[in-house]
Amino acid sequence: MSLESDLTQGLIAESTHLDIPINLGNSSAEILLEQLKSMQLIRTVENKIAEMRRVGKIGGPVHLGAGQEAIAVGISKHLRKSDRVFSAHRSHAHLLALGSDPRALFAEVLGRSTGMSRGMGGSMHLWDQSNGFYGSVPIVAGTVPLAVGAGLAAKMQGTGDIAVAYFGDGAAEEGVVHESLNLASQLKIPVLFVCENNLFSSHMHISQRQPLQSVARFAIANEIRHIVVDGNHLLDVDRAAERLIQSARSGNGPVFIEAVTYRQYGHVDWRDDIDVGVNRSSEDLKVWKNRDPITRLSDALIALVPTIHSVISRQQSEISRDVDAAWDLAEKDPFPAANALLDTVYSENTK
Ligand SMILES: Cc1ncc(C[n+]2csc(CCOP(=O)(O)OP(=O)(O)O)c2C)c(N)n1
Ligand SMILES: [Mg+2]
Repeated sequence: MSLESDLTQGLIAESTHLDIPINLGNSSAEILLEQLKSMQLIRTVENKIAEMRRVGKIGGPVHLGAGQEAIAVGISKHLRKSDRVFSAHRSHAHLLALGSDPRALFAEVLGRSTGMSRGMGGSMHLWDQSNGFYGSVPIVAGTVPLAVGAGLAAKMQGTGDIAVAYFGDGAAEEGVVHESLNLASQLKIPVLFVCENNLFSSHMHISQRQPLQSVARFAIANEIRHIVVDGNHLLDVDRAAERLIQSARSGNGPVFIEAVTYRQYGHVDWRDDIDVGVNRSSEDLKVWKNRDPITRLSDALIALVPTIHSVISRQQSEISRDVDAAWDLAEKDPFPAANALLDTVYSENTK
């Protein structure tokens, strides 16, 4: 059976496809090591945010995507700075995989004026146009039609650039996602829709919300070329992204990736057991932690080249040191002045 049919039959937690060790084929160990580094950085940044939220240093809520890093890293490899990437409340990985500075993210979650939204937005309002990140907002599905608009602009400019819309399985239940898929298909707009199907919308499992667990069926309904991937398998994501992005850049219209995955923290903030006992079982969490995308990739690399073990450990130590240093710097950054509060409000008469 395929991953897609496991999804439609609701067998994802038990699916053996997701337990198969990663086969690296003839991929370059050097490139994979770079991608692993990006995943390690994202995980380390998020673990730092989790810890700082736990001890009370971060004032606003944070939605962590630990366990889902392979998706953003596999996709971002095939993007260019002039593409336009949109995301939602769980967006740290999407941003960092594009090369954004962790210090500016830390400063934002700390509300400092050096943050990527000048400290006015927090974790759910991120922006880094220089790296192609056109924004995240917490209105579920709110950025999906914006990505379609940005894709239409790219098409009209004829540059071969694309837009990317990251959204969740919960967002796929918003009407505007279906309007967006329809319009993108009708007008052949170069958008890559990426549904991170982590099986949950807040605390509710997809089986309690939908007749089928598959989200890709909405791509089929709109005649959009799609691939369902194991979202915890970097190469699976990477290969699908390469093919589909190439197709979108060549003028063949929108494309769709459904990446099956799981978040290791609870829906919001630092506890991993917040959903357990609601509708997420600790057994499932254990199963999915065994499918950790970082461990799977590093194990496969070590199996291929045993000496790479020490390179990976050194890489992790350096990342941990740099992330701690970035946090310490961000913490010393100033808060915006009180009279800056209305500077970014769109009105001629705010003072
Ligand atoms: C329009 C809207 N409705 C409801 C919410 C409350 N809400 C915040 S996150 C979330 C779940 C979204 O699930 P999904 O899209 O699967 O993303 P995930 O949290 O799993 O990454 C909901 C319902 C919201 N922020 N916006
Ligand atoms: Mg979800």
